[in-house]
Amino acid sequence: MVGAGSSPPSLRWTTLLYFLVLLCALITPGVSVKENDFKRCSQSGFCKRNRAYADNAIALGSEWQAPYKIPSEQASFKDGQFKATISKAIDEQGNTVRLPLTISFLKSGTARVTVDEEKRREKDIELRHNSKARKERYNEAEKWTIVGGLDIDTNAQVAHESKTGIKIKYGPELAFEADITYEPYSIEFKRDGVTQIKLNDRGLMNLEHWRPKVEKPVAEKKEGEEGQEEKKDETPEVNPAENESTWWEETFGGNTDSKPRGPESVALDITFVGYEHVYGIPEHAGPLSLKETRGGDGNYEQPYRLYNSDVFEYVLDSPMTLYGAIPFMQAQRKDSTVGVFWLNAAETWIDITKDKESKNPLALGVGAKTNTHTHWMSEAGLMDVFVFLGPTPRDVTKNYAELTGTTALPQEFSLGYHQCRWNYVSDDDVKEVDRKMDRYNIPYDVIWLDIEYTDDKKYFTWDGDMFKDPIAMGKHLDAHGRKLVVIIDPHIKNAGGYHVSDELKSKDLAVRNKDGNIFDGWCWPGSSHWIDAFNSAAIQWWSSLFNYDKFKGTMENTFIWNDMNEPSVFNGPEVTMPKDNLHYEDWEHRDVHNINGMTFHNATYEAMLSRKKGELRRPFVLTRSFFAGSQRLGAMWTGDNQASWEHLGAAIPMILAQGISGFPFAGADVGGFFGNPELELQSRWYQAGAFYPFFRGHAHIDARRREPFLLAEPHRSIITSALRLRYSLLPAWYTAFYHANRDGSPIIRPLYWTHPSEEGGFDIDDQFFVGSTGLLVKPVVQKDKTTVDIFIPDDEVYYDYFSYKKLPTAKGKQVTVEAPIETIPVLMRGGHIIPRRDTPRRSAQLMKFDDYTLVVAVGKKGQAEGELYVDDGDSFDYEKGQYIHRTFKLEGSTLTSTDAEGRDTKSIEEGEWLKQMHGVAVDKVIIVGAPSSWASKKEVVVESEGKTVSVPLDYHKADGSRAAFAIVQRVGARIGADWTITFA
Ligand code: NBV
Repeated sequence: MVGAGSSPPSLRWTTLLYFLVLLCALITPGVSVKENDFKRCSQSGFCKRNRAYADNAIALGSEWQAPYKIPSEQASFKDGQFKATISKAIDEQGNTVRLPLTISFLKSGTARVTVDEEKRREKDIELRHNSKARKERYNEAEKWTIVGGLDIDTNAQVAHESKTGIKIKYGPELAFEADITYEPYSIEFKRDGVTQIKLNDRGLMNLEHWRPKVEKPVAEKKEGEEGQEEKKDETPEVNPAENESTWWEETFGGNTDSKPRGPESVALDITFVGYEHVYGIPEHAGPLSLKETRGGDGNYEQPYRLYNSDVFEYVLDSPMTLYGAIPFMQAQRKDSTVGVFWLNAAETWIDITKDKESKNPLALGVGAKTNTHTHWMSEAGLMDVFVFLGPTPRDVTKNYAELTGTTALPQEFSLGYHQCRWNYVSDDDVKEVDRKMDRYNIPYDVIWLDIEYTDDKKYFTWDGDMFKDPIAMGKHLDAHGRKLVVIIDPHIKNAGGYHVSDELKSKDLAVRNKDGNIFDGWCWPGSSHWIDAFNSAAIQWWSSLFNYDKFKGTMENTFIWNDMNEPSVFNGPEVTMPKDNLHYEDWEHRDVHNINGMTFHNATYEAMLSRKKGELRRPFVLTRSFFAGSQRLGAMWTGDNQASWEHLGAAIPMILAQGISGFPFAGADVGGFFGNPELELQSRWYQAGAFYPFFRGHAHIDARRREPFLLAEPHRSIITSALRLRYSLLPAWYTAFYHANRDGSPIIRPLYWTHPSEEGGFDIDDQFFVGSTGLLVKPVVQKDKTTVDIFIPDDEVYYDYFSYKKLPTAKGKQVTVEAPIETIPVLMRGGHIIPRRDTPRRSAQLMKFDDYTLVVAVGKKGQAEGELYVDDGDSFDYEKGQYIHRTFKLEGSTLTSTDAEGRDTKSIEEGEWLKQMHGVAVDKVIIVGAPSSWASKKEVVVESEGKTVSVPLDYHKADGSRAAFAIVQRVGARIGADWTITFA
C-alpha cells in the first residue's frame, strides 16, 4: 500500500510534465492564467466582425438597412415546408449571394429554420484556396445530434400571403404562427396571437459568404514572411469592414490558422419578446439565469462562448467557454417558456442584452416589459435554428428531447457513490481503499483509475509493476458488487510497437493535419495522434479494442471514463486542435469542433455495447466534453474545479444548467479537484454531492489523500450519513432518471422549471427539487453557515425531511431552516410519496432485492401521490416490459399502489429479475402529517393479492412544530403487486 500523498516512480514524469504545462501557462503575460490562454471576442476574427456589425446596425437605428431579402416570386409553401432563397446584393453590378432557406414546421410544434449557401462555381472555389478541406458548408451536425422529431406537420397552413410576406399557422390546434417578412428578411413567432420570438428583427443576420481571397498588403505580408506576424496574438485592431485581408489567416498564441475557406461565419439576432430570463447554453461557470454580456453594472463584457476547451483552473462567474457545449437556450416569463436550439458545431459566441419596453414612456418603466436580445455568432456551417414555443418548461424540454434524444437509462450502480482520485497507484492500493470503506461502513459502488494505471500513458495497457493482477483486483471488487472505472483518453501515444498506435496508423483512422498527414500533437503520453471518431470505420476499430480478450485486465465490472476529448492538445491553439486539421471526408476541425468530444464518447459507448458477443448490458461512460445529444451516451462532470467554497457554490447552477439543457446526468468533483479541502468544506461538499445526479469524489494527483474514512470525526460520520442518505434514496433517484429517459426532464430541477408561475423563483439557482419527488434541497455552500433561507415557491405544506417539522406557509417567501454541520437542508413538499430503501449496505448492487419504505408527505388537502420505477438496472430487458412501475396514492384514509401505466402486470411474461422481485415487499410506510383522526388507531388493514391482513400502526402526535406522523411496519405487500392500506 502506498501511503497518503506519496508518488511511485511512474508518477514522477507525469507530475513533471504537468508542472511544465502549468509553468508555461503561468509565464504567459496577462490578466490570469486561464483568461489569457483563451480568446476574447476581439481575438476571434468572426466574433469581432459580427459584434462590430451589430454595433454599427444598432448605432444607425432606423437607418440601418438589413441586407437580406426574399424575392417573393421564389418563395413557396407546400406540405408543411416554406422554401425560398434569401438574397443579398454584393456589388454594384447586381451580383447577389443566394442562400436557400427552408422553414420546416414539425409535428411536435417545433419550427426549424435552415439557411445554407448556394454552391458557387468551381472556378470561384479554386480561387479561394487549394486546400483539401471540403468546399461546402458543414451540414452534418444534424447527423450526430438529431435522432427524431423531424416529421413534418402537413397540417401547417398559410393564414395570409402577400408580396411582402407570408403568415403560417402551425402547431397544436394551429395556435402557433410564423410571420415571415420578405424585405428585410425576418420572422416573428407567435403563440395564441402573441409574439414570443423574433429572428433578425434587429437586422444583425450576417452570413459571411464565400469570396475570393483578398491578399494582405505587401508590407504586412513581408512581416509575416519574416516570421513576425506569428507573434501577433490578435487579429489587427482595424475596422474589419475596411480591411478584408484580415479575414483570412489568424494568429493566436503563436498558432496560425490558415483558414483555407476564408471567412464563413453565420450570425443572427434572436429576441425573446417580453422575457426577462434566459437559461441554458452550457457549459459556463456562472448563474443559471444568464447575464447580459455587453457591459454595465454586474454584467459581463464578453459574449458567452461555446468552444469546447480544456480550461486549466477555470474562473467562476464568467462567460468563458468550458469543456462542453449545448447551444440550447430557454426564455422564461410568468407562465410562459420558449426556447431556441442553434444547431451548429463550430466555435460560437452569444451576446445577451435586455431592454425595457414601455407603451407609455411617461410611466418611467412601470409596467414595462423586458425583452431579451440575443446575438448568435458561429464561425462556420449552416444557420440552423429550432424554435420552441412552449408554453411550459416541460413542453420545451420535451420538444428538445424529441430532437436530440434523452438520457440513457443508466447502470443502476452509477447512481451510487464513486470514489476517484488521480491516482490509485496499484492494485493493492485499490483493494486497500475498498477494504477501508468497508471497515468504516461507508457505502460506495465504484473505484476509479486515472491515467497512471497505464503503461506510459498507453491506453488499453497496464503498468505491470503497479497493477500486477488487474483481474484479481476486479474480482475482489465484484465480491461485494463493486465496479471499476478506468480512464481511456482520445490521444494515442505515437510509439512504434504499441498496438493501438500501430493500428490507428495502418488503418488510417486518425485526424489529419491541413496537409492531409496524420496530425501529431502533444498530450500526456508526449507525441500523440487522435482517433477520428467521425469515421464509422474508426468507431468499429475502437470498439474492437475493448473486447475483454483485447483489453486484458478488464472484465464485466469494468467501465470507462473519457477525459480530454475537447480534444485537449497541450501544444495546440487554445489547448486544442488546429482548426484547419481534417476529419473524415475532409471536414475541417473548425466545422466539427464542438461535436468532437461527443463522437469520441459515442465510439466508447458503442464499444461498451459490443465487448463480448451476446452480452447486452448498459454502458457507463463518463465524458468531460459534450454537445447536444451526449445525454444519450452517459454522464458528464464539470471538470477541474477547486477545493474552495466558491467552487462548491458554483457547481449547483452548473449542474442545473445541464439538467435543463437535456444532459442531466451531471456532477462536479466532490471535494474539489485542485487543492485540499478543509474538513468542513469536504463535509458540506459530500452533503451537496449526495444530491448531484452523478456523485463522485475526485482529487488531483498533488492533493492529499481524502477518502471519507481518513477524516477525523465528526466529519467521517457526517460524510457517511450523507452517503447513506444517497443510498436510501436510490429508488427515488432511479425514478427521476426514468423520467429523464422518457421525456428529457431534468433530474434536479430549478424552480422556474417546477414553478413557472412563481416569478420569485426565476433567478434562484442554489436550491432545487429532486425529480418529481417533492424533495426540495438547498445545500450549505458557505463556511460556518448553520442556517439557510429556502425560497418556498407555492402554498403547499413543507416538512423538514429529517425532523418532520412543519414549516410555516410562505408562498413566495424565504423560510429559515436550521443547518448545523451534520444537517443537509432538505424539505419534503406535501402531496408527495417518496420511495426509499432503508437497510444500509455497502453498494447499490447489494440493495437490489431489499424491501422498500414509502414516505408519505401529506399535502394540504390530505392527499399525496408518488411513483416508483425499477428494473434490473443493468440490461435492456426493460425494453421488453421487464420493469416495475407503480403509482402510490393517498386519498382520504386509503393508500393504494397500482401499475403506473395501467398495465395488466399478470400478463407480462416474467424474466429472471422480475421473478426475483417477487420476494421484495413494501416493508414500512411513514406518513408525515398523518391526520389526527388516526391517532386512536392501533392497526391498519392491508389488502393485496386476495389476502387481507392487519398490521400495527404506530401514531405520533404533533409535538410543537413537529408534524404528527404514523408508521406502519411489516406491511408485507409485494412491491410489484396492487395493494391497498386502509387507515380508517
Ligand atoms: O487524467 C488526469 C486529469 C483528471 O484527473 C481530471 O479529472 C481531468 O479533468 N485530467 C483532467 C488531466 C489533467 C488535469 C490537470
